Amino acid sequence: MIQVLYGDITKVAVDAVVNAANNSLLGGGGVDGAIHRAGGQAIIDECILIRQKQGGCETGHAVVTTAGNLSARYVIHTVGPVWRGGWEDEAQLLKNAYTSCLDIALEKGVRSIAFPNISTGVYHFPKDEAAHIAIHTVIDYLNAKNVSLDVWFVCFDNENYSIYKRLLTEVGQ
Ligand code: AR6
Repeated sequence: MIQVLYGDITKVAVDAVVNAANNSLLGGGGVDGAIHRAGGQAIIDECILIRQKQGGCETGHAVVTTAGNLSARYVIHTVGPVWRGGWEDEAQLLKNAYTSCLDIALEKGVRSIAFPNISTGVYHFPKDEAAHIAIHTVIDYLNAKNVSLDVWFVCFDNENYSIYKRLLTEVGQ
């Protein structure tokens, strides 16, 4: 099941919440700031341990931590690409970010996952193209693995929300 929701991802009742982080894993603004604020110290403590082990997180990759005070069991931190005009493999890197999160979700046996609109905030990825990549990556992944996972695309602005509504209707979801 794939659904779109308008609102704050920290309030969504799912097994795993995805964070649009940066390579440092040390937090930031936007959805990253909101997740760390709502989830509390336990999340940043685990991010620091991951940094010590592997030096942060590469673009398109993902790592998993506790969800701290959130109702979710896990936060999956991924790093989307900074938009640089489309000439630096941004589309593939964004696809990789979604796939890396789904890989972790399956490994952890989660039944439901909420994605923010990765890279469409301060990283300036064009919203329409980002939504297209997000939706098709998830649909193709779930079909290929033949797994049932509830996926929520959580939008925090009207533009993304209407883009997701339209694209999901177009693909019959
Ligand atoms: N719930 C759901 N979506 C949200 C929330 C929220 N509480 N807050 C913001 N968004 P951004 P990026 C939406 O900038 O572009 C951070 O500083 C927002 O409207 O959070 O991947 C990191 O540390 C937008 O649609 O992430 C990185 O340095 C979407 O989340 C950098 O920003 C993503 O916007 C990552 O940039």
